[in-house]
Amino acid sequence: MSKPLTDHEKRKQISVRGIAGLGDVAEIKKSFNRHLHFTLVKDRNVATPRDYYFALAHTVRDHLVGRWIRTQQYYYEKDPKRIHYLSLEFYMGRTLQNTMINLGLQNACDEAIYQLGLDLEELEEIEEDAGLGNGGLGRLAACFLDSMASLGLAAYGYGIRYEFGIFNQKITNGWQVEEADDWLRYGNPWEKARPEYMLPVHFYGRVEQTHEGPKWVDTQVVLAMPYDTPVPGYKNNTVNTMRLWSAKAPNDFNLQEFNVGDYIQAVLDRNLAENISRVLYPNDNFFEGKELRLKQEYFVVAATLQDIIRRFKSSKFGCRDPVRTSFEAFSEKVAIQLNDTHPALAIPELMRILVDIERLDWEKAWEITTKTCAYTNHTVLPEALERWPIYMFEKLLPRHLQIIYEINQRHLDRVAALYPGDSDRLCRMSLIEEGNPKRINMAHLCVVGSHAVNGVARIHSDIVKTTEFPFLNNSINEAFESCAGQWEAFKSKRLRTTALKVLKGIFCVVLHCLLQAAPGYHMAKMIIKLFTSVGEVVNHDPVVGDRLKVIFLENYRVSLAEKVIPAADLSEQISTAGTEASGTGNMKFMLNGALTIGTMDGANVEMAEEAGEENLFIFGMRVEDVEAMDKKGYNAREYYERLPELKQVIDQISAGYFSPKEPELFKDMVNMLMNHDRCLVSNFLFFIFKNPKEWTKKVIRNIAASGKFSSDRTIAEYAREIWGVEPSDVKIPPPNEPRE
Ligand code: D6G
Repeated sequence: MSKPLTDHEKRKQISVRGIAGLGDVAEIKKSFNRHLHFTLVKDRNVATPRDYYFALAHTVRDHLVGRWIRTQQYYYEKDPKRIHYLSLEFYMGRTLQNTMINLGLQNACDEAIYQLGLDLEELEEIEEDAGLGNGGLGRLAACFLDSMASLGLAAYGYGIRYEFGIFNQKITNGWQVEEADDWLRYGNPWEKARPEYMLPVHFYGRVEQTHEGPKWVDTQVVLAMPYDTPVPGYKNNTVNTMRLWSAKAPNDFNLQEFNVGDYIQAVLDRNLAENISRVLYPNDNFFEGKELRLKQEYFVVAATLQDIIRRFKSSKFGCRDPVRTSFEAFSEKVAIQLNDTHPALAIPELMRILVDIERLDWEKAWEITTKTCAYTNHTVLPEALERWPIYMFEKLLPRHLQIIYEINQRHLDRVAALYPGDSDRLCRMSLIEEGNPKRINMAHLCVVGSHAVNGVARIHSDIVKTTEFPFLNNSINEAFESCAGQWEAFKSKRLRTTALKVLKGIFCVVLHCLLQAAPGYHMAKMIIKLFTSVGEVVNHDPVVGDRLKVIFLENYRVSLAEKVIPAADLSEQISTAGTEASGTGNMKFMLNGALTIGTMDGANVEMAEEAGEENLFIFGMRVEDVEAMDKKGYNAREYYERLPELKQVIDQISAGYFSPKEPELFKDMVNMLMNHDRCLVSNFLFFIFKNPKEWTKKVIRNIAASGKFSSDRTIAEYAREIWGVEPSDVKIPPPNEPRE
């Protein structure tokens, strides 16, 4: 019997990446050993697997540096239009493998690490996920950075360097328990702190009317310290920057107000200021109006806009002489894309800078602002829309509140001129919502302050246009533009196909539910508990227990998705039509050979269009059916009485079949399903698929049709239709690596 192949040998056998050059391998080994010695201060006797991961990460990073510096220099020389993607979330996952692939180094590293007696995949597994996102919105931002670099766009990602990303999910007795995600504990080899570019951000204070105009005074200052992470394009020498801000208390924080006796307390209180970048809010599709969150939103916007304007002023168009800075060319040189309303304050902040600091008149400043900003809407669910209470703005951002009032006044004046006497319309279209408390509707602010608005799938763009912001359809917003069909997807080169084999040998994977509940979200947690409880029963059943397993994969995250998605055969995408903006997993499953069972919602619609509806299992109500059902009235009980299978499921859950020790456990959930279900889930279906040949045909058709769902395609469309730039305008020459 021949000796089984090692993982390394298997990878070599199936490798389509070409043979590593011997010189590269020797160079990588040398650099690895050098980093182990000088950077990690370890030898092979005492080094841990984590030390080896870090030595490799630093080795790979070295290959980025020359290209990174060169790219940034090049942007100063050529002065292309710069694209700034503002997002409160960047769900990057791991960096090592992606970097090796994009630099064409993977084979050489694999060989070098093997020759050193180590295993590349084992080292890759040590890397912490950068989990600075909740789900689709954050992953979209990460894919977009990758695609912008791969298409040669002069782009920047701007966000917050949360000390704690999305919590780690543990399942204890079937219940979700959250643990803090201390992802920076061992250090982050990919980032570079830039204390030299620290910038002040102001909060609170009051507005003083002076003869020169309004002045925001008596503010509290927090410093924003940038950490830069390189974003390499795919084999094109481009390395862009993701700049994440971290909050630092100024050295005199709270000291001026106290005498020496309070010095210790003042130093301890620095934590308060630095809490701004402490933790990512784990709310996906839910608005929680906390002051700290509003501070995060302003923090990233204020630091980013100072940075953008500093760079513009040092460009040819901006003129280095501050007196002569001409903002005429600003929107030709600067694009700001708002990833949902979270960075919406960029609009009033840019107005404040242009009007109060740069002394432009209002009309000119407004023209520049609207031409610069564009907005991507991510949801139409009312509970997710950001509506900040006025009283919070009065206290935290008093000058911005005045500016928003002014924007609203001018906006409503235009509406009134177009629709005289239509006061209902004025109420509907106002940026300010009456009520107790009065609130600012951030989506309306974004729409009014942007030259382009888009959704994340065609159906979603249509819904945004026709249902959610119907006022956009009239002439009040001539600039409104919907970019139909905005997509994102992983590209196959970034997926781990090796995992497919491993998992498929063990399970027939049917991914039912990849769920992580926000810590305070009771019903989501109950659903997880129900899921694990069903697993307890099914997995121990004497008849099916050995043939069918119900497994909840805990702590779903980017690195787990990279293994699970290629391993899945069936992907359930069953949102109530009209509620899921796009979905992201749906496209990744399609690309990786899982068939979709889904409703006509989000990206499923275009997936069915591309692959042919007959190659998906489309079922359930369409948007029109949902609307009709809403009008007619939905009664879950009718379905319960009519469908015996449904009745059995509901009865078992409510009688404690899955929770024998606590028969009442799921009573609330059943009550919700039967009486208050907004998602109309009782409208369900059964299906069995028996023909494996047919299945394979469908899989092939799906994979073949999935090309549209690459984020490269999306970004090429954003570039042309929203930002007015051509992809690959900027061609970065090979790096001038310094010779040793
Ligand atoms: C990144 C890469 C580095 C560059 C720095 C500042 O850290 O080479 O000098 O960004 O770039 P700007 O913010 O001045 O564009």
